Amino acid sequence: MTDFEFKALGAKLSNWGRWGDDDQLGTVNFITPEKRRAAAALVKTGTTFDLGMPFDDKGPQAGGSRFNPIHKMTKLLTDFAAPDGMMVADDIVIMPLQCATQWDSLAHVGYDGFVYNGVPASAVTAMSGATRNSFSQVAPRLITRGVLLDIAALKGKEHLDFSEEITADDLDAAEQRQGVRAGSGDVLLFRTGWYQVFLNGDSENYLSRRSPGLGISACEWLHDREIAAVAGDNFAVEVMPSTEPGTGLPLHMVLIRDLGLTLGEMFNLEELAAACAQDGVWEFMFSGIGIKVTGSVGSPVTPIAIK
Ligand code: UVW
Repeated sequence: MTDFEFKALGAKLSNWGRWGDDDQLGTVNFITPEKRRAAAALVKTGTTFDLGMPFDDKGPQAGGSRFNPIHKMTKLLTDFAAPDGMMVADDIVIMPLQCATQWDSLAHVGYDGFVYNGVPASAVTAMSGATRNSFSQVAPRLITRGVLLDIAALKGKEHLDFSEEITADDLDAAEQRQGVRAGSGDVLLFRTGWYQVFLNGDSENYLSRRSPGLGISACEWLHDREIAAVAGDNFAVEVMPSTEPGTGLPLHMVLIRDLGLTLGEMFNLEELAAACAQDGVWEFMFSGIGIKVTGSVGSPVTPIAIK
């Protein structure tokens, strides 16, 4: 790849118009009712795995425009002295939608004036947010088969190193090692082990610009497999710094803008990976329904895998 060659890759892999000029779902279109029926059939024991970060003041953010959630009570049980003994508690949360485990919508990132499906940047407005490609479009649809690829285990490491790149060949090798294959309409989860850095209390390095993650060769792989959404345990899906000269987040630009692929970040894959390694089953039912905030460009989520 040379300077901005990611744009040629984006043009080659583009899904613009594939599901119509008005489409706002992108690759989530690959999740069909048949796909969800097959995903439900993967549930054998009913065991659930929480893939989400707690939404609280111990999150990874250090402040600025992305800060940790602020949760306050607006009514306390002890405020009440009703004749029938009833008590009520209410609460409020203030949080950036991108502060913890989250989805990036198809309005989150673009380049050269457009986001997914030729929508102009002006469609995201200060008053209304994303008038096109809002996360609220895909929010209720993210239930499908999930496949976990454990790249840290493939490399024989607790976690990948700073700035370690995951290539398309690594994804193939992980599939071969685990005896699983990701296909059309799946949510692909990839584990770098980097989440352990957060669990060990080192948020600075967890969010550092030297994170391991997917490299540019993963774009074509995800496109060819018709993956509906991809999510990692790192904070930006892709390797940082970028291996592509002159650009910071080329996978965000190609995957979100050109493929119309929803990205998931900061997923906790630790328990799920351990359970999959134990039973040898790396596929499961996945539910990642986010919050249907009108006009949102992303969403907090508590994703669940069900075995
Ligand atoms: C950007 O905000 C560009 O990145 P992320 O999706 O990691 O939040």
